Amino acid sequence: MSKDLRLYLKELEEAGELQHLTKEVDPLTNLGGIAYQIAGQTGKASYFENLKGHPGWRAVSYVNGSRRRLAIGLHTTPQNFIPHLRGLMAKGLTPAKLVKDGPVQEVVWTGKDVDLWKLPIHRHADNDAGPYIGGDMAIVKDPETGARNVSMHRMQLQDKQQLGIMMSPGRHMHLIYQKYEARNKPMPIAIVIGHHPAYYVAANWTTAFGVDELEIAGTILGEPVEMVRCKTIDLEAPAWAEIVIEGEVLPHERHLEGPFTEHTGLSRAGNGMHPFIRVKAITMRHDAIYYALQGGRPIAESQVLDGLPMEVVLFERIKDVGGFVDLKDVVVPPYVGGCHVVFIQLTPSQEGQANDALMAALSSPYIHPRIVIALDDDVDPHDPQQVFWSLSTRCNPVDDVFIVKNTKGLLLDPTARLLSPPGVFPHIRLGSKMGIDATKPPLRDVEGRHEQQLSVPMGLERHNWRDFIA
Ligand SMILES: Cc1cc2nc3c(=O)[nH]c(=O)nc-3n(C[C@H](O)[C@H](O)[C@H](O)COP(=O)(O)O)c2cc1C
Ligand SMILES: [Mn+2]
Repeated sequence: MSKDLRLYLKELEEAGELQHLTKEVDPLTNLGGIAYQIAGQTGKASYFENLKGHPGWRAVSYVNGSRRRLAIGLHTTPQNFIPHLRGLMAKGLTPAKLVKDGPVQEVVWTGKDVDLWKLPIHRHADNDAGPYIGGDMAIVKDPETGARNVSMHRMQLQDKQQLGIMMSPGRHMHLIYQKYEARNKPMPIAIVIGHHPAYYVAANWTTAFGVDELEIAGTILGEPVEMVRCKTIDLEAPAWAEIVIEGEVLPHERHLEGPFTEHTGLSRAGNGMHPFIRVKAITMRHDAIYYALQGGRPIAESQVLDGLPMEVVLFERIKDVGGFVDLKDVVVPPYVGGCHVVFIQLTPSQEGQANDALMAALSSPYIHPRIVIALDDDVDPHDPQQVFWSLSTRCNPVDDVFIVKNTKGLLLDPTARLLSPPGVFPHIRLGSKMGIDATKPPLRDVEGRHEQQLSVPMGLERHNWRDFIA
């Protein structure tokens, strides 16, 4: 027995985090909107028990779409993610282990039985080209070194045995795919749908090229990930997943992909001619639960999943800038549209330190952060009202803002100028960055810091108004 989606669902059930839906929901016309409503209005994840066109199937949505739920799955608290994950990662990586068989291969479809339309793949938004898999993790191997890589990708249902895939240029899968193309060989790919949240957090970890994200998952889980051999390709897949799609990305072949509504809430960036996957097999549990991750406008699950490992990676990086930074927190707020805006909280010790920290946050292994705001230790970076207060009272633009022109742009960042011809893979963009220092004067300037102290309404901390009404 290994930690899996079902264990997570059990924990979420006990915590009252699941909204069950027993009436019929249609993956093609309303599942996405209903999941979005439930997440927005109740904060819960959805558990669909009656899916139009898919008798017997169940699907879940937004299971990784809140920090509170991820905290339950990772056995920490929403406030404690960064120290918790840094502490675990300090223990090192945990190699995966091969086992003979696993529940993910209880059912095996091959040959003409392979039909993606038989899975309850849902349509996320009105502007989309069609149904998309969002809750997947794609496993590939470097043909040169054999190193495994795991990352999440939007995958368009293009035909019963064909999925479109979008790879960010320069990210690990794209680097690996280029090696297969240079050899004119198809790239085997195992697409995992539905597993414990540790896998999803690991898949979104931006780490050195060559590091197997499943070894990160093992460390977060506290146990090696169990893998089974795939049926039709030379790869292994997690034994306790719900569904695995086996296939190959053909070299040098392209197919029209998109539009798809992305983390920005917009659907045009990234569309065009992209590589695609020929599906060779689908394996699953006999009662597989489909993970219908909902993409699109905030708050989408992708914004939570992308942001959390980014906070840990950025923290690890910023804390050492210039020797030492008294860094309190890094927050990638999911409500702003996905990782382009980041808040860092620190106690600056001397003039200039906040700018150094801002530069580190803006030039990390992640391309996403475009605007970073430095906040002081008396401002809660999780509270947007306090962040804006800080901008209002502690940022003089002429002194406290810097802009860097012409930086590498993210494929899906609609503000970054497209350099490659429209629709031609890979999409190359040119962006820019802004750092905003909204901290108080540094510790060295005792008087200046004192002047910035927020006043406290008389008696606030001693009284509760409820004691004065009866
Ligand atoms: C729901 C979701 C969907 C994503 N879709 C894509 C995608 O279509 N293409 C892509 O290149 N990255 C996508 N990403 C981001 C990558 O999965 C992520 O940056 C990953 O860490 C990259 O892996 P790497 O460090 O091995 O390159 C997505 C992330 C999430 C959370
Ligand atoms: Mn990687």
